[in-house]
Amino acid sequence: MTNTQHTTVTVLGLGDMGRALVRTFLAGGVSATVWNRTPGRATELVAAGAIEAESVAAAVRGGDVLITVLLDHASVHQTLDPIAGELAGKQWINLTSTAPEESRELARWASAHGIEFLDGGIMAVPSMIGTPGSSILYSGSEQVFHARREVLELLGAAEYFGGDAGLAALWDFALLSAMYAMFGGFFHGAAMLRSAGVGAAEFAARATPWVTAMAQGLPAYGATIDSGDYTAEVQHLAFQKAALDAIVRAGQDSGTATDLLEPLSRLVDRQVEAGHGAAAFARVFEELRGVQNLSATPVR
Ligand code: FVH
Repeated sequence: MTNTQHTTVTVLGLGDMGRALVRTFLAGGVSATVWNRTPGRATELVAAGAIEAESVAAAVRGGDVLITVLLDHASVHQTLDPIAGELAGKQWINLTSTAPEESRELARWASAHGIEFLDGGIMAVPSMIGTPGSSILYSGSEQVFHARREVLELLGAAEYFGGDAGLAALWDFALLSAMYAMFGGFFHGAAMLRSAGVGAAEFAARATPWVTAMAQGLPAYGATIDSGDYTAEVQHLAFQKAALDAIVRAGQDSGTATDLLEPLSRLVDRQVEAGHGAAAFARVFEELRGVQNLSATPVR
């Protein structure tokens, strides 16, 4: 018998992601006890071998490892607070998306109740779970990560970021920031083109290779930011200001809302006004980190 076949997990939350996790556990030989606030979402899972519990407390008693995959931070507390006294000694892995400070709060709450806590950020959509494209970032209890790694690897590549329970969520949300900005830019461009009768699908066919090619520049931007040397030979901030001003005007002329692009334009403006017009575009990073106390957070 493998380690995974010895493990029994409790999964609280059977939304799209929770059900995908349970299906993958069952396929990998892991026993699963499941619970969902609204009944009726476990039918397919029970048919595949899961045990449905009638209460959170009963579900928690049914597994060695507790996994929460609920809507948000508040729903985690609403679900676990009433049975906190029964969780002492448990290993708990939270796969609910929570902001870094919320993950740290969960870690403190867990510690106060004698629970070992590992937080996870799922970098996949439900259909990707258990496939090579799926990856989950973890931080918090190293002991839980190593003890449960084989089971967690069933879901996707498992990577541990350290003992700070907020770090996985910080990475998760940083990656999501890049993703949302990309999708937002696509929606903006599609709206501009619609003014000329061009469909979004036609735009997507050109935007995909363009964005893919531009993304190849990210390592160079990263190196520039980390070096702190913003000397630019081409495409300096004054050039980018002219480009962004023109794009904003093009949006206005085409009747497109410019709410997405104007904030970026303002960041560039402030850097130029501060005398950095000849510096590299990546210097926008300095405008964004303005409110941080970075003397305390050097690049590792
Ligand atoms: N789906 C995705 O693509 C993303 C990928 C990245 C990670 N996220 C996060 O995973 C969490 C769960 O996502 P989900 O896709 O399963 O979400 P839903 O299908 O909306 O299911 C939500 C479940 O949460 C239960 N729930 C909501 N509020 C409460 C509450 N107050 N008390 C107890 N349970 C609650 C809900 O139950 P019900 O509505 O069926 O009764 C569902 O089981 C999430 O953090 C994503 O950000 C997924």
